[in-house]
Amino acid sequence: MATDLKTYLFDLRGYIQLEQALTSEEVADLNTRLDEIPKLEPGEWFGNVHAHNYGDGNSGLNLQQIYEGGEPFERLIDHPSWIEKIKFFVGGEGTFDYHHGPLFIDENFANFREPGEAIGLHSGGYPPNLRNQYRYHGGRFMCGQVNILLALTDIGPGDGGTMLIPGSHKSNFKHPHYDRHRMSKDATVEGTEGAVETQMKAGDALLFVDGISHGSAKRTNPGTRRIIVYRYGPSWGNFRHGYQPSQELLDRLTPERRRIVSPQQPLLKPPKDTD
Ligand SMILES: O=C(O)CCC(=O)C(=O)O
Repeated sequence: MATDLKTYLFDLRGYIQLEQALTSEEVADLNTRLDEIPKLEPGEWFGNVHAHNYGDGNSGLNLQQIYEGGEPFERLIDHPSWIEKIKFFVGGEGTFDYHHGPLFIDENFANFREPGEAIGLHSGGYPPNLRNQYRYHGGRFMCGQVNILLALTDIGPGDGGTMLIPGSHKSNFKHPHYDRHRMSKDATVEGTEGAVETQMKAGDALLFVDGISHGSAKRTNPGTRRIIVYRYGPSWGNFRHGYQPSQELLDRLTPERRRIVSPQQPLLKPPKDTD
């Protein structure tokens, strides 16, 4: 569960950092699996994993549906380091929101960020957005989307660290530099009043409400930053990009994981009885 301090900080800032959420063995297993995937161009598939980018030309390659990439990625679906915290911040226990289960993952990917690449600041409390909103109401959290961002490499100065504007999930105003930074690959904390750049060790996780203003600084160091992002929301959500889990994945998942990946069972009219 989230401690009182983590709950306070999540409410105040919109994010918390979870140090060493993964063991070094887990990080090594994930990196080994990623090394086994051949270099893909956006649009290409490797098994049920799809290479993709956000179309901005500078935020790096994403391997979407990475939970299809093997057991080390399946384990992240309900990893004990964060799953109870995610359930708590998305909320809904004991209500209609839990009708099909506790959660749903609407996007999951690994991202490779090369020198010169970044992702501009996006989200923030204004303009408000239902899907990724921050909400605390009636004595409970009701956040539309809570993300886990995992570092698979150390991320220090110059490595393209995640930038966040603490408290911006509650902001009623657009950041005056928002338009300049939205698609910029030159975003720096110095040029973005109020932003912080996070430093992470491989295995650390950032847990943040997607409604916080966030992005990443430009990678200026040689080498590649590797992260994984899983986005969680209520069980009635839908896929961001329209991907669907493969039957092979559903067959091998534990019931708890299957419920998060595919909360709803299709309810179809039975085939016509021809007798
Ligand atoms: O790449 C990063 O550090 C930020 C990720 C991001 O922008 C997102 O999850 O929407």
